[in-house]
Amino acid sequence: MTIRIGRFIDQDGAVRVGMAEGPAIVDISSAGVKSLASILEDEQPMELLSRLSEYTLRRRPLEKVTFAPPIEKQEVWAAGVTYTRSKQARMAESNFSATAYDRVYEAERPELFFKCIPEKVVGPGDPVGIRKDAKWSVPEPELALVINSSGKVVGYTIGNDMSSRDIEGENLLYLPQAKIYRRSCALGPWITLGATEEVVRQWKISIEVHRERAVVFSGETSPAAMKRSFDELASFLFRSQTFEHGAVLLTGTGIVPPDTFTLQPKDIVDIHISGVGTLSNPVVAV
Ligand code: DO4
Ligand code: MG
Repeated sequence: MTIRIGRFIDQDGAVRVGMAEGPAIVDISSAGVKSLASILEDEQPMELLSRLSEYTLRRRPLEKVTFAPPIEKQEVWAAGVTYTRSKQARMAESNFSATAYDRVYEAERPELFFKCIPEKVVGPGDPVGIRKDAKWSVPEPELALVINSSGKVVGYTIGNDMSSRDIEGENLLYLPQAKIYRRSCALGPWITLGATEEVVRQWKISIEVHRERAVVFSGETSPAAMKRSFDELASFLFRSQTFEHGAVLLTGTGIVPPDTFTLQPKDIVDIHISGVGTLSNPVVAV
């Protein structure tokens, strides 16, 4: 059994914690669950959530819900070159740094990079950004691990690691500029709890980019194609490092659009992960 939790903006403007129940979100803040962290840090989060069925709680239909990003104080980090598709595309786009991607794919130590502070994460429905000084911008649909302060993977959400391929391709040392800019990281809508890695590896990750009602790019992969295990990525992130509020770790992209494709303002990016839901964001130039 899995349970999905998230944050939503209530009619009074307050951000509350909710749990998915059929076509509705149940407001679990009114039962004393004031933060996602209180669930993610609990020894038995599934039991804690199951006990809430004893309360009579307010429900809102999902179509009326405005989600906030499912993150509070966690830093967002990202892994790279964890799928062969990502390795091949990056080797092709760069000239003198191509072997770096090949080497890191094979190496024991994964590529991990800082992506976003929580305050800057974009939630469902909010615009993701493409840099005005980039010519080649792509979404990167990624499974995101939700990790508690002890380094345990406790949940999964959807991440979009927006990237400027021409800036990264020009020189690998430009990676932070290609990856970390305004509106470059989206997460949501839900965090799914209670799924094992074995089950998550059977999920599907898919993307559609819509432009003036046409689908201009679509693709599909599965976490089954990811080279590294979830615990391996989480344990490298926590080496010689502490995250007192936990962390969210994007696990790399297995879908890369063709070289002729670049995002444009007003495109809509829909990323679907079968065990989580759909993260949909319009695109703006930043
Ligand atoms: O090596 C650069 C970034 C890789 C990445 O973001 C990915 O593979 O998803
Ligand atoms: Mg990525």
